[in-house]
Amino acid sequence: MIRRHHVRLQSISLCVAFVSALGCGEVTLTDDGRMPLACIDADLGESLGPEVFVGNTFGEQDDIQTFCGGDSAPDMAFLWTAPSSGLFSINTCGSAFDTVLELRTPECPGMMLACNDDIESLACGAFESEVRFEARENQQFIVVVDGLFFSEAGDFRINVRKL
Ligand SMILES: [Ca+2]
Ligand SMILES: [Ca+2]
Repeated sequence: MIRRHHVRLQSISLCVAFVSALGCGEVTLTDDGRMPLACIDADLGESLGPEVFVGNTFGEQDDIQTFCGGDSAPDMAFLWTAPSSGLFSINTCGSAFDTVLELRTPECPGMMLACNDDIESLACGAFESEVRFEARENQQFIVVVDGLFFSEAGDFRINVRKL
């Protein structure tokens, strides 16, 4: 924990050092004064409900290989904040390709907390994904949507609900 804090302070100092030279000063801090995460594509805020994000991974970069797949498939990453404490489900039901879904700690790249290829419930098709996890109010996570194989990309949906 101490080491991680130290690394974060170093990266901020580095950024400050380059403010005048590289325009790093244009970075806008988040509402609570933290540096925005460079590895996310969008901030979902405290969104709950079906289709909190509808997107398409086709043409995105292959930035991430998740613990359960996604090597060489394009992916997108999102920041999500728990609106309250409890058990939550995030799934990709309604997506058009064989997704994998990974939950990570809110750093870049972050540590894997949960990863799923194919959802176990009958809530939707066989190839969509779901992660279930405990969260405390205001706890943040990175949610990665990836494709299982290199050719898997396309329209996807992120649905979030409290269980
Ligand atoms: Ca990937
Ligand atoms: Ca899958």
